[in-house]
Amino acid sequence: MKKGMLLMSVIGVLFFAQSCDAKKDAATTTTNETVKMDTVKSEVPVGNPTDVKADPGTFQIKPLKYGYDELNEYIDAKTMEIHYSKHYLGYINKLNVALKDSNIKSNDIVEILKTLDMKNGALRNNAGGYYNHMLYFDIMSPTPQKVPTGELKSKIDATFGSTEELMKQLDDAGAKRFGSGWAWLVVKADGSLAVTSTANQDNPLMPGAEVAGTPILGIDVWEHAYYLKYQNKRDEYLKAFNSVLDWKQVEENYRKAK
Ligand code: MN3
Repeated sequence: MKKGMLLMSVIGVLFFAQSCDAKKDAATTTTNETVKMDTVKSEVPVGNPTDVKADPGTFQIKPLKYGYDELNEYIDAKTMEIHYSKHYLGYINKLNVALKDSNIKSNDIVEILKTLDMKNGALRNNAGGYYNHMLYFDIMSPTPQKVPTGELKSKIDATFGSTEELMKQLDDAGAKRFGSGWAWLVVKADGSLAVTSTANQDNPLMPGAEVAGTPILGIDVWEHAYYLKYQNKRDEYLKAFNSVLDWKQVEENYRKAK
């Protein structure tokens, strides 16, 4: 009984301390920012991405480089939280189970995807889901490099004419994907760039892909990626995604893939 009382008091003090901190933070921001933050934050109490841990297994979750609420202007915090801590995490845990069930020992996700038995539904969905989401969360940033530079920019210009034209083709691929899936920018085996799209959690590394290649940019067009904020307006989400797309990371992916 006494222990219980003590625990309650400790929790009470912690809560009090936390709410003081929150007030202090709000008070130090300018009036405009306070209004904006209050509107958003009071509606969406979100957790901490660092608390998200996969079950023990071959693959683990890749740490998020930003908070759930840091892309708020474009992708709301609740969507980010559910997407990262429920969907992405779910794919990882189910992938680890599927690997065990399929007696696959490899810890190389690219090799697993390239040699996938497409009839193995559990492995196909969850290996794809793991890889695709790892890429997706990694190429977004609250402080993105807004345009490609250097070698990737030259390659994009030579292939598509301009970055604007590439984004138009990517958004088009995403908008036209019927049901759930992904839009991709890939590096093909011959080093050339291509835009493609896949259904569900498939990706261009898998056997039989319409356009085969290594993805360096992937846009999730499942409704769970945007429905809370954009509902049926996938095209508006695609536009918003372009505002948080970090070309610095895409350039790094390109260096590794080419
Ligand atoms: Mn998703």
